[in-house]
Amino acid sequence: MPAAAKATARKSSAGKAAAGRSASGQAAASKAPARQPDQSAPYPISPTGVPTGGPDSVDVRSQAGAYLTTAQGVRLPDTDHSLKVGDRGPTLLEDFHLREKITHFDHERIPERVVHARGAAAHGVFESYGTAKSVTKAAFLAEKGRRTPVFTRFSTVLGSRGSADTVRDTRGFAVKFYTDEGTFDLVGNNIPVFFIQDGIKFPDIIHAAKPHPDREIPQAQSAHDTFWDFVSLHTEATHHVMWNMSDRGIPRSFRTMEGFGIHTFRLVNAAGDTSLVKFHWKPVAGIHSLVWEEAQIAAGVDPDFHRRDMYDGIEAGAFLDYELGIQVMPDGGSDSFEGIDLLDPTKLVPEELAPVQLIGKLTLNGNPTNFFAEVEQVAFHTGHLVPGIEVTNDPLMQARLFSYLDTQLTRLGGPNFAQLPINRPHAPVNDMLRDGMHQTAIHTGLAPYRPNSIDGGAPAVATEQEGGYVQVPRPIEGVPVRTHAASFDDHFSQPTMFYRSLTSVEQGHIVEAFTFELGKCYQQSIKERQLEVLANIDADLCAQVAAGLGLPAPKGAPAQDVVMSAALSQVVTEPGPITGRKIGVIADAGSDLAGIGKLRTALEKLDAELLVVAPVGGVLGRGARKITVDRTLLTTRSVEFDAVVVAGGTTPTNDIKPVLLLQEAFRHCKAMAAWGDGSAVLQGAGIALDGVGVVVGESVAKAFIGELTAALGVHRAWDRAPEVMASAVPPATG
Ligand code: HDE
Repeated sequence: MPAAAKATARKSSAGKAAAGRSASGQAAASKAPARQPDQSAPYPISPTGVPTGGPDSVDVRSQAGAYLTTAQGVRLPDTDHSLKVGDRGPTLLEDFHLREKITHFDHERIPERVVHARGAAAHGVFESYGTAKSVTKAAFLAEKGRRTPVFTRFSTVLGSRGSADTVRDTRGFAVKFYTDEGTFDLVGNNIPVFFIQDGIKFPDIIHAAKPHPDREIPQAQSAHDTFWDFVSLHTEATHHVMWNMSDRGIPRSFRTMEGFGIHTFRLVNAAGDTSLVKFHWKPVAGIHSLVWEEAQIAAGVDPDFHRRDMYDGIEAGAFLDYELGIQVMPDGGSDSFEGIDLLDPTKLVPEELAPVQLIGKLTLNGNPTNFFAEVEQVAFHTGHLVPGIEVTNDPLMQARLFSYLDTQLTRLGGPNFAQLPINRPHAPVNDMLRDGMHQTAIHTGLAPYRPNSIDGGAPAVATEQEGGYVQVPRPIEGVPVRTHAASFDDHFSQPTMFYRSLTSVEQGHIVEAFTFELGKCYQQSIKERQLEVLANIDADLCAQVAAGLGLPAPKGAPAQDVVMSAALSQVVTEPGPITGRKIGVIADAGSDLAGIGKLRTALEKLDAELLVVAPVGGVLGRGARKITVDRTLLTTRSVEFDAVVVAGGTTPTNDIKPVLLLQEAFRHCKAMAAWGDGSAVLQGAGIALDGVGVVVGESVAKAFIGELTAALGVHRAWDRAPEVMASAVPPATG
């Protein structure tokens, strides 16, 4: 669908959702106690002085009026000079405009999130396939075709708000579903397991992973002593660490990441039957990552790499799509499945044992209008649940149920954060919660308590049949202990399964990541202790990392008989979609501009973007053939592109910049292409035309386009890796 049509489709669906909401909202409001005859209330006015309830064309949420005003709406004649006694005199205290302007500025920042501070978000819609009806009564999942508005925030965990996007880290994947039955938040990550089994350890892992407390370095990195000190002592983190050191720690794009709810949830259907379920987000664009050098370069040349990629894609109509899937396990009372403890968040359930059943599709199709109001102020909470979705006894999940509500009090300044526009439920709210900082509702009635007679007993409590959230009966017994189940003690078998299930390319990346991270540690004892951990995962992995560190490889006892899970590898051999991918075309004034136009049309049909890279800015050619230069060789770097193509007619040059661009892209195993005599430019950079993932053609013909998109569709030419990424680390010797 063309971008404009998609944008229109989005607007009309959002409009429908809004219309449905206000209808149900009014219905419920009429049941709330009416205002007493002698009572009045503030005039119904927006935060910016616009009467509400006016025509839809007036956006009452944004600034109003043509003149600059104070916060009180008084028009201002000047905002560049403070009120002084004479033009060289002191400033007067009576300058209410100066004081208001500076005071407000002084308070513009709120505390950043203690974790997941760096993030970006988008609006969208979730459409249910209806296939989850047999396991949950939650209408937004159970009803086929039902569309629910969503807001999704992606994040890194460790860095501050201004840190780089492409650092090696876990990514947050938090989705707020504004359902008719209340808000449901699925606050997940792009890695299916977690560092800790019990929430009480969260401050420990985060303190260890954050920058050192004395000098506050390094920013947004796990490659430092305190992190490896902790995880080498705390081996329940091993599985998550393996995922972090894998390609999953450096995703190519938010659109190419999987998402996981991690914990096991309990789903309840209309008949009251329960199942144990793990949530998965499957990216329609496939699961793809950066390579490490690329991630490092991007962190410098474009720290906003991921958020820019998402915002640009949405703006171009290349929306981000994910399918929601569930693994369903029987709720037989043991909270375990095939020997896997479902309450242990350091364990996953291999997809081969419990296939992921797809139940709906998420499409992110709207960028925020105001970053602070939406992305900064959005408040996720694992306790935002709707009937049909319940929690389990997972001790990590239990602690989260406390933490997310608690943290918003500090971050958003009080208990009324749910009234902020981005957090408002799309279901009628009649909560009897009153007062507090920044109360924006004007509640009516005299009796915010139950039971009452004064307000006619309102509000009523809902039975389960009326949509009340009634937990399914769950027998709980035992004595208070500070221990864990014996099944939580196995810290190594799943890390071994993960490592052995990957391709040798992916395993090689893990070896390099450990060698890099541990190589950045100063304390020898920490490196040695982590090698002992690796020895219990896989002897070969340990030996290779030890060799890179120049240390002896200790002996361990890795699990012998782990069952592999092919689903854990993200290397594909069949080309997938190329939605949102960027293709750089090197060109100059002499290039075949018609060919560039043809290639652009073909790529745009596949929702990919072609960017023309030329020695200088401006336009190439004249008249109908005119093409605007998108990037100059100075303003771009290879990391911006998933493929680099040289246009026919482009003159070879000795300039180091195009050579570097081509060599970097080649080294990062990206698709490379040239048509016509553009191939001489490739050769000039030392790239053999018959190499793996190198596409050459006479012109921009169908076959050339097909080969290029196929090379892009497999993401990387991994068979090129031994040639261009060979590491000097000697191979393991038993
Ligand atoms: Fe979080 N986490 N977390 N977490 N988490 C927060 O909430 C916390 C955990 C996750 O985009 C905080 O509003 C504890 C697991 C995401 O706004 C805070 C524990 C998973 C986000 C918090 C965990 C996550 C957060 C910080 C251990 C994956 C970003 C600000 C018991 C399933 C949400 C905030 C956003 C954010 C606490 C463990 C994912 C402090 C105590 C496991 C995606 O409340």
